[in-house]
Amino acid sequence: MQMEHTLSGTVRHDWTLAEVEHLFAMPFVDLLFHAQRVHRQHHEPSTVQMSTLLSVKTGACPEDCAYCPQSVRYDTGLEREALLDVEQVREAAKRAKAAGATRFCMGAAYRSPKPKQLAAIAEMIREVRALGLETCATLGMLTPAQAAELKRAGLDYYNHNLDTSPEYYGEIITTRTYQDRLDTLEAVRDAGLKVCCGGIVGMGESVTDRAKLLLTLANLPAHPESVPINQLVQVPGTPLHGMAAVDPFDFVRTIAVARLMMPASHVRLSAGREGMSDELQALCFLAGANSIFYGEKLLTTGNPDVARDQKLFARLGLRAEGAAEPGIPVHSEDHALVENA
Ligand code: SAM
Ligand code: DTB
Ligand code: SF4
Repeated sequence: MQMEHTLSGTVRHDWTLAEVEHLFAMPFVDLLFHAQRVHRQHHEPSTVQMSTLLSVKTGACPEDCAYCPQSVRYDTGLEREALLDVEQVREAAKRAKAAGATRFCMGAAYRSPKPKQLAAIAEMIREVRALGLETCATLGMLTPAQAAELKRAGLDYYNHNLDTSPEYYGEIITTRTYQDRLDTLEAVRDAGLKVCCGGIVGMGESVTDRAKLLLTLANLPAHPESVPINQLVQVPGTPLHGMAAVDPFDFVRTIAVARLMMPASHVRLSAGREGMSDELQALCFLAGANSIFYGEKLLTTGNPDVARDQKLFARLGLRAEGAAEPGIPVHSEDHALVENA
């Protein structure tokens, strides 16, 4: 096999499974060395993009995703919440901006949004954009017309994860197909939106499943601009609660392989950071992760708080993307907003 090709850092869409499995099987330090080298061909090292999440509609989702605390089918004790109003979203976005985030991602526990819901979310997108933040939404399946409506509202990114390999998908979700996911991704891309698409590690999948997920992502007509790699957050009441924990080095390997396969994309160290040590997170950055979720909450579960991330950035000499100085710029004029968050 011509390994130079897999390690060259060229943007390719013709990956083979054998190549990807070979990357996963490399000695850990060799894999990290090449991932870091390729990372530096395409990105400013030590610079991290920061997105803040807000659940704008929580719980009671009709889908059966086995990892998700928001499915109506599992008793996770989560309190359902109706769609937030625009003013609540605007205040949360202002706080996120004051704390140093540059992108604001609105998530809703929908299978797919209804016309009235989409119109209300389009209004939220306009408000958040007016604050000078990049916008992202994750609302479930979309038709081409819905994707176009979001684009017109000023949406920058749409998140829609493939989660795992086509083969393992049926073990995790039965209420929609892999092809449904791919169709939404195509609609999003065709509408001119940027794509955020990744998956979850730690759901009992094999290394081959991880390789096949990354293969599917990297062989899309265009690489997603943003590739979130989530570690399963185990929530009591969900079918995946109690799953064996993933070996942290295997999680880092997944990030490194994503970096090598989609060299120009942002690879996000996503859910699961709260339980990770600073040292493990540092390995993820070394492997090519250059984006995080920032703020003490993901959608319904915890994330490191702002103070912990400020310290982590200082310890590692990391710089928030777009910031003039190393660190995370907290905007002092809005500091009260951060303190009250
Ligand atoms: N309902 C929409 C959908 O499924 O596309 C949007 C929200 S959904 C919560 C967004 C993504 O969050 C899922 O695709 C999944 O990858 C991730 N996610 C949900 N629960 C998770 C968990 N417990 N651990 C890690 N990632 C999770
Ligand atoms: C993504 O890949 N991970 C985020 C975001 N995209 C929408 C969501 C993580 C959710 C973790 C479980 C929760 O907080 O409910
Ligand atoms: Fe619903 Fe999304 Fe959770 Fe699946 S991941 S149950 S679609 S909110």
